[in-house]
Amino acid sequence: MIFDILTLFPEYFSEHRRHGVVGRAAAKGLIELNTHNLRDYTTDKHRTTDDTPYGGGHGMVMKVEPVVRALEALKEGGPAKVALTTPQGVSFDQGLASDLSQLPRLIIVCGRYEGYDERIRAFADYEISIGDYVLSGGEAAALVITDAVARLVPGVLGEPGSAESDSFSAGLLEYPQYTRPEDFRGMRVPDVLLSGNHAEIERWRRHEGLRRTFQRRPDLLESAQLTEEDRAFLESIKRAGQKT
Ligand code: JCQ
Repeated sequence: MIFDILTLFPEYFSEHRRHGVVGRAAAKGLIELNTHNLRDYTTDKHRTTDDTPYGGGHGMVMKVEPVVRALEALKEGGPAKVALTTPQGVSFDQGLASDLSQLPRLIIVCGRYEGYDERIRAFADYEISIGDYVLSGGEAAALVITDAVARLVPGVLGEPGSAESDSFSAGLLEYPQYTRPEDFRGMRVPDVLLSGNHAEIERWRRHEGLRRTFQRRPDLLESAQLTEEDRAFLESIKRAGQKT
């Protein structure tokens, strides 16, 4: 999969490209992460990428011509979908990451200033928000999106199982994990994990994942795929909660 990032700050991505999952995937040739400086697509002497809003008001607006010139130039290299980073977009989640990981090529436009000229939206296939807060630019959002999507590209993660067992792909939060030592200042690893009984361990993990999801993200239970046993366990923790 090819990512093309359109940004005023291409250097923002240089470490991202070298390290971690994204870096290794790029080194293996499974993904490509290209950056393009929006300023290179301006035509005026001052290489202007923003301007004051029509109608007045505070702040600056991202100009339409440089963005559209850049998108048209990038698309000369072959077809691609276009995503804008914006707090007004659809919420980025594991499902959207999974959909995007099926694309051969994605161009991500990193927003800056107080907003896009509205006409830019007509050139986008996706408008994506990574959460309900305002960033000073879309670069941090593009890092989040490329990281979450790249690790779903086939071959990027070691064993094919590890993307699936993560939080969210099953629609539940991850179960509690422990590693050595067995006893840290009296905080002991649950006996079941030391028992070697893999059926019991799987059951415990499923239950603790359900418990954690119920406690922290009950909204996720509405769309999670639950068995009768899962539902029975959830009922039992609800009853236990009412008793106290
Ligand atoms: C993305 N959640 C927040 C910041 C303006 C041009 O439009 C703008 C875009 C940004 C960057 O994106 C975000 C964001 N998800 O702030 C300001």
